Amino acid sequence: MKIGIIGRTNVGKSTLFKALTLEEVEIEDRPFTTIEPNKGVGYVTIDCPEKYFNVKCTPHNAPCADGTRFVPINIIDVAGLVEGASEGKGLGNKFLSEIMEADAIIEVIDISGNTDSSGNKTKDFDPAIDIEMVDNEIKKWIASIILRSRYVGKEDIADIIFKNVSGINIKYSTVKEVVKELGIKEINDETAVKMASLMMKKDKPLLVLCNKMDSVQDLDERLRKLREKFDYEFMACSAAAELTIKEAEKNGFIRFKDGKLERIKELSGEQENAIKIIDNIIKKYGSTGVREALNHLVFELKGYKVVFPVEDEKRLTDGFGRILPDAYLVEKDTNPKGVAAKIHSDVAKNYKGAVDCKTGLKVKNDSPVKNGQVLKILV
Ligand SMILES: Nc1nc2c(ncn2[C@@H]2O[C@H](COP(=O)(O)OP(=O)(O)OP(=O)(O)O)[C@@H](O)[C@H]2O)c(=O)[nH]1
Ligand SMILES: [Mg+2]
Repeated sequence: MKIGIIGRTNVGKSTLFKALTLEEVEIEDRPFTTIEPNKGVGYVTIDCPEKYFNVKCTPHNAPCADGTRFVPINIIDVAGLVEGASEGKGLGNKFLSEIMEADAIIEVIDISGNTDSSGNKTKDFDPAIDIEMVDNEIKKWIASIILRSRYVGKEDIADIIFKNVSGINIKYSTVKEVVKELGIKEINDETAVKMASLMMKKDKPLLVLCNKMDSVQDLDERLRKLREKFDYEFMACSAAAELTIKEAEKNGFIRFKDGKLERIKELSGEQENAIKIIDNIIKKYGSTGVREALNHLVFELKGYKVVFPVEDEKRLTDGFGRILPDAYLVEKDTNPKGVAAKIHSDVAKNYKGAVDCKTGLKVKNDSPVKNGQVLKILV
């Protein structure tokens, strides 16, 4: 799975990307710091079934820390979007096509209102302006791809459109649904924008992540106004606070567990100040909001699930004796055979059924798997 981070310049996209992936990327308080896309691996989190089964896992593809599994996903961060990007303005549509390959989108906005549309310092800037601009550019870009379709009224209109939108990871079934729901008979500027909107809604859920919450006193009021105006889901975060915690943890200065910061080493005056600010954010909001946002997008808006396949349902091991080794992220409607296909094409070919290791019962072959399920595939 791939998540794309989008938004106008200087809102903190790369800070969020770095907090999620710990890749070394450029972050600066000036417009258009990022030019080339940053790509890396971040993690969604889920309780490790080791707690339930009272065993200790031997992670293989997804690390475990204190009973939490970290399941990898791809993240891409791109240059700041400008008005007209879909027509090639700014850094244009090269990166738009790249970001549109993503399965879900995080749109970062600056909730503090301390930077304007061009990324320069200001006061009380209304981020709704940015949301409208990004919304518009994404739709126009997808519409321009749909408009590449040459339909002369002979073939199936969905088939023609799919040839173009498959490149931006829109499903065939989605194109079919969109054409049917909107009653599309021809492809023109107007119908293309309508189709673009509905395709986005179905295949690329977008979460608006209100960054820099550390710089506002009235977060709830600001969120309320935005929620009133737009149909999107909104969450808030401080990417800078999350990044500071991650880096301090990596360097062995602090430990962050059960919502509390513990100091491990003596901190310098400057470090102590930084940690105090973060401590206050956590006391006020409960967390920096970053991990929650990613989990919400993947598990709630996209409906993905994590499945733990094992070969031995009693010992919960794979063929190498590793306990609960793998955690696979699968799409919403994946059934047990789909999980088998994720393991290996041979496993899928010889699939005879699956057992839920928590209940010991066989699961229905045509029902979607459940989030956190431990499955033994019968071959
Ligand atoms: N107060 C505060 N500042 C932040 C936060 N996140 C990022 N910043 C600051 O915002 C500025 C821009 O951050 P970047 O991550 O480079 O922003 P960007 O959206 O990637 O910018 P471009 O690549 O230029 O489009 C930097 O000075 C960051 O330190 C945050 O959560 N709180
Ligand atoms: Mg950047």
